[in-house]
Amino acid sequence: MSTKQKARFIISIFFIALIYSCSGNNGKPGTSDAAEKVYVAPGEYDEFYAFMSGGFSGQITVYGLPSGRLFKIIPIFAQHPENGYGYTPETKPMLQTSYGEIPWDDAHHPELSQTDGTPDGRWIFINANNTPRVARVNLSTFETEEIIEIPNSAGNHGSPFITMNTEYVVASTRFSVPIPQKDVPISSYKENFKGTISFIKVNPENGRMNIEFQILVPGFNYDLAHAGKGPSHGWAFFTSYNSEQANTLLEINASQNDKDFIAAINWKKAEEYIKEGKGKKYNSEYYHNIYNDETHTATSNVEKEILVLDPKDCPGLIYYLPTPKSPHGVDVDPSGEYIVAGGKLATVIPVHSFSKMIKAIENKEFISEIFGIPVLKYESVIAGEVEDPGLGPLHTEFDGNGYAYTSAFISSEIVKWKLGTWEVVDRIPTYYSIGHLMIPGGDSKTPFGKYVVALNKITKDRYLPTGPELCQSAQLIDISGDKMKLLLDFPTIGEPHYAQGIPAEILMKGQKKIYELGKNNHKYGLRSEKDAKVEKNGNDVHIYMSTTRTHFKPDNIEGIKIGDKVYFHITNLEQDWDIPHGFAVKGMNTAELLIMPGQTRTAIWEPKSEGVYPFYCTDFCSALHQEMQGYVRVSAKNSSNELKYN
Ligand SMILES: [Cu+2]
Repeated sequence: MSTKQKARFIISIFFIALIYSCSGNNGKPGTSDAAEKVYVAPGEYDEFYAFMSGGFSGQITVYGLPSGRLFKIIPIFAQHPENGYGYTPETKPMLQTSYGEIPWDDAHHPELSQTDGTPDGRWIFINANNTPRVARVNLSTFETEEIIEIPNSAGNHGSPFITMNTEYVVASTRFSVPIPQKDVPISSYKENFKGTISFIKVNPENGRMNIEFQILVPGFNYDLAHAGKGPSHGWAFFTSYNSEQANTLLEINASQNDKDFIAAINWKKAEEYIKEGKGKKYNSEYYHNIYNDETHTATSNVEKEILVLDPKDCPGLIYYLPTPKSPHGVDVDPSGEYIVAGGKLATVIPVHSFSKMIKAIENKEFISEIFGIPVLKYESVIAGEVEDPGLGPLHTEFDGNGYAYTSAFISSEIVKWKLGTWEVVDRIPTYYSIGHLMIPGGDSKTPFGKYVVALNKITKDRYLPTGPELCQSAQLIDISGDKMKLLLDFPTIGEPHYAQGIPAEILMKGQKKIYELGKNNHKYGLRSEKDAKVEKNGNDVHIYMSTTRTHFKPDNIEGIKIGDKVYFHITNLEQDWDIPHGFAVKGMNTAELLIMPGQTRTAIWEPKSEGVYPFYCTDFCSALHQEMQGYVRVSAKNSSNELKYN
C-alpha cells in the first residue's frame, strides 16, 4: 500500500465511522432521513395522538406523533390555572375525596377504552396513585368527566387497565394495609395487612363507573395489571412482589424469594359468585365525582359500602403463577395467549401460556396454596423464557407482527424479541433509564405499529440545563423495518410514566366542536344576552353574565358592598369552534376562567376594600379584544348605594 493508498484507506474508514455515528444507533440520528420521518408539514395533521401521563403533575398531556408536538394538557387530579379546573365551583367537586379536597396527585397509567380489543377513542382512564382514584376523560371534549375513589386501597398503582370491551376497569393496591383500616403495630404486617383488587364496571352507554366488587388478597404488593383478550377474555392478570410480606427495608427483604407471583383472576367466575350472593358488604366511605355535560357542573356523591369477595369462599377465582423475580409489568400479547412478565431482578423474561395455564388448572398441577389460592407449577404454565433481555426488564408492548418490545431500565435499552421462538432480534439504547414504552395500540388486539415511544426517567446531557430540575423525556423510535431507528427526542411535562396512542382519525370522528347553548342547563347559565342580570340575596350576589365578541353583559355593576360574596356566572354565547373567552377581575384570589363556546363557568370574588375594579377578557378573541372589559364598584358595608347594572 502506497502512502496515498494508506491515506485514502484511513479517510474511508473515518467516513464509514462518521456515517455509522449518524445512523441512529448512538442516539444522535442527525440525518435528513430521520427529520423527514418526523416532519409534519404546516397545515397537516399528525398521524397519531399520544396521551402521556404527567406522573407527579397529576395530568395527561396530549402529543402528536411523529412530530412530538405538545397539543394540550388535560387536568385530572390537579388544579389547572389555564382553564380554572379545580378552582371553579363547577369543577372543584372533581377533586373531593373522603380525605377532603386534594388539589394535586400522582397520575400513572392512561388507558384507552376498547371495543373488541381495539382502542375506540371514546374515553381514556387514568389512576391517581397516592389517594387511590380512577378518572375517566371524555375524548370528544378532552374533559375529565368522572373520578371514583377506591376504598380499601393504598398506592393505587396497578390501574386502570381495561378488559377487552371496556366491561371493567381493574385496579390493584400496591401497599397492603389493614382492611378495614385500624390502629395496629406495623410489625403485625403478616397477620393484619391485606391487599385488594377492584373491578370497576363501566356503563357502555355513557362510561359511568361503579365499583362492582373487590377481591381480598394476601398482603403482598400488587404492582401492575393487564386483562386477557381473545381466548383469555374473562381473565385479568396482576403482578405482585414482596411475597415475603416484609414491612421494612424492602429493597433487601422483598427480594428473598426466587419467585413472586402473577395473580390470574377469572372475573367471569367472580360475576357468578356475586350473583350467588358470595360478596360481603363492607362499610367503606368513598367519593364518586361526576361531571354533567348539560349542567356543566360536577357533583360529589358519597358511597357507603362495597361488595368484597374472599377467595377462601370462591374456589377457582384466583390462581398464582410463580414468576421470577419481583415482577413489575404484566402484558398480554395481541393473540391473548401469552402473558409476559417483566421481572425487574430476573435474568430472563418469563412468558406464561394461557392455554397451558388452563390445562394445568384442569390437571390440578399445584405446588402449594396461599390463603386458599392454588399456586400453579412454573414448568406447567411457562411457554418460554427470553434470554439476555437486558438488565431490569419492566414492560412489554407488541407490534402486531409477531414481535415484542421490552424496556430494560438498568441497561437503558429497548429489546425486540420474537413471540414463539423467544429469540432477541434487535436492541436499541435509550437516553436514559426507560420505564414504560408505548406502541400505539401496543397493548391491544390490534397494534397500529410503526413507532415505539420510550418513556424515560432521566435526560441528563440531552438538553441544556434548566436548573437542577431537567425536563423528562420521550423518544420516538421507528419500528417499521427490521432494525429499530431513533427518530426524535422530545421533552415532556412531569413524568411520562405511561402513554397510549391512537390514530388521530379515530378521535376526529367523535370530536365535539362546541357546547350547544340549547342544551346548557347550568343553574346560572344564559341562553341569550337579554337574560343577563344581577341578583342579590343577603350577602350573595349572583351575576348572570354573558360574553360574545367583544363585550360582557352586564359590563358595569354598582351596589356591591364589602362583605358580599360575588359570583360571576359567565356563559360564553359563541357557537363557533375555538372561540373561548377568558375572565379575570382585579384582586380575584382564585384562578382566572377560560370558558368554551356554549359553556358556563363561575368565578367567586370577595372584595376586601372599597373602589372600582376592572374586569376583562383574558383570551385574545378578536380585533376588539382589548375593548372587552367592564367595572365593578365596591362600596362600604353600610353604604346606601343601590344595586344597579347595565
Ligand atoms: Cu374575549
